[in-house]
Amino acid sequence: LQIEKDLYQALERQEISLVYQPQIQAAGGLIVGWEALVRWQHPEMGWISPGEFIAVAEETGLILQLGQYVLRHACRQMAIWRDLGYRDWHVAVNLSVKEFREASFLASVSAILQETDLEPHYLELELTERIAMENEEDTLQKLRYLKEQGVKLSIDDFGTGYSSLSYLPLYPIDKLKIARELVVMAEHKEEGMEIIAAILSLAHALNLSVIAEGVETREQLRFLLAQGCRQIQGYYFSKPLPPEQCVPFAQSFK
Ligand code: G
Ligand code: G
Ligand code: MN
Ligand code: NA
Repeated sequence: LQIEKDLYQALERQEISLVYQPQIQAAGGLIVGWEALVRWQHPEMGWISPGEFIAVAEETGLILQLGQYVLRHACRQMAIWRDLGYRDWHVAVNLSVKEFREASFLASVSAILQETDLEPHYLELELTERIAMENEEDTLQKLRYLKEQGVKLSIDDFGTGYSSLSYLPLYPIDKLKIARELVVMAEHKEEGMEIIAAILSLAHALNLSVIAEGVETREQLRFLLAQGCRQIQGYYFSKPLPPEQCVPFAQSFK
């Protein structure tokens, strides 16, 4: 498969890069963190979406190298921001199931934090609901270890995948990320709003923080704030930015 061969080389040829999308505490207009999102600029095919190549990387096992590459670059970037004085930021990194299940996963997170000289609390790992639902033993053991280290844990695309909630009190999760689909639905349907209100009250009961993703309009921002959702991520504030644009964005923001 061409894309597989190319992806292998892409890692060596620096065709893979990261962009960062700000996560905003809406009330004070404060940036609390940045989500790292991987990008691949293919020499002939142009930009290839992670939606396409993450799946290929998972099938071929390349996800391990790709995942480490992403984590290393994100941690390195966060260490730079920390040294510039942005000590209340974190960097959030998406994990694929395959990557998380790997026996060497915890060792590789620790190694990368050490190598980049980044304190664990600057790192947030975004888990899928699928990770949370499968292999309870393995998941619990790994999440406990990460939590003990001080790494933050969030559930990505919350409310779209599996519907079971029973895993939530079981794991040391810090944050739920309300899926974009729910935000869009809530703008048009009363039921969507009710689901978001239910997630917020669930999070409150379990002492979890909440961020809404994919927020694009002032109207969406307005009702999320009205419901008590304080953290916002989405095009309304900014699309994902290349690293050199993040500090200028922060300086001009508010
Ligand atoms: O940024 P974008 O909308 O193109 O991302 C598409 C999908 O790819 C999303 O589901 C996102 O979570 C996922 N994704 C983006 N970056 C990474 C990454 O570094 N690792 C993993 N596993 N998934 C990622
Ligand atoms: O699965 P995950 O939540 O990690 O994926 C995030 C994806 O959503 C990224 O591909 C990112 O580029 C995209 N994204 C971020 N903000 C918005 C937004 O406001 N609207 C839309 N449509 N996509 C967004
Ligand atoms: Mn994500
Ligand atoms: Na998401």
